[in-house]
Amino acid sequence: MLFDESHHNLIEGNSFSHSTSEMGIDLITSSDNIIKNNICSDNEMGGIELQGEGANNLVANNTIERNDDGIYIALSSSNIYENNTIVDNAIGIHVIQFITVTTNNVIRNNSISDSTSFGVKLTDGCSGNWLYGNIFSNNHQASSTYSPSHAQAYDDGSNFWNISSQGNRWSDWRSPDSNNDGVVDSAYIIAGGSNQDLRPIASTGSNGSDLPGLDGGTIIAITIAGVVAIPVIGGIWYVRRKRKKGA
Ligand SMILES: [Ca+2]
Repeated sequence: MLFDESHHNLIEGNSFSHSTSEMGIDLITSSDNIIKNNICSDNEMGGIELQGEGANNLVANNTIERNDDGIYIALSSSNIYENNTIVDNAIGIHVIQFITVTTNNVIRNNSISDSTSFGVKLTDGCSGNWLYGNIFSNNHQASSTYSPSHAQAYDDGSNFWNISSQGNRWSDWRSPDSNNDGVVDSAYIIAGGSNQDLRPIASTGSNGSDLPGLDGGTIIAITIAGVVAIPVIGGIWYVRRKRKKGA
């Protein structure tokens, strides 16, 4: 399914599978779209592609299996990719840069597993993208112990692999956590450059899985609370002002 210079669409609940000539979903120079709850599987060209100078797209809760690149991002900036299940692709999420920058994308809370190559690969020096809260499992033939030749992610630019509260969960980097704060005591080394996840999520900690602090749900809740609070506060101010005027 191809969208070219197409904006403000909701693409929801579809299955795009078994194409030999197209991406499952292909957005070119398209902005302000929502792509959610779709299944993109067994597409030889890739699962979901965002390319060209599009922005502000949300790609969420999709199942992306057995494609070439699960998600392919080129040029498109300031998009959010979250809560997707990305399994058994050649590369889970592939971010490249040409002509201008591919930046300020947020890739969070996705489950990325069993990619033949890297779970996430950022190339050509693209920088300023954020990756946190993702679960990386068994990509790039990683075993339960980290090996540089089987690192699960690659980044030759300068991107952010953690926020202050959390990084990502890596199946080959779950311990040690000697102070039991839920963070592995040393950084996860990303292949391809000098990037590190400074807050890798440990197998220990309060609930053995997630760190305390902000997760995607909390951020969304705060955002929604903010959106609701502003009109409510505005409404109170208006009513008070009106009362004063009438009094
Ligand atoms: Ca620790």
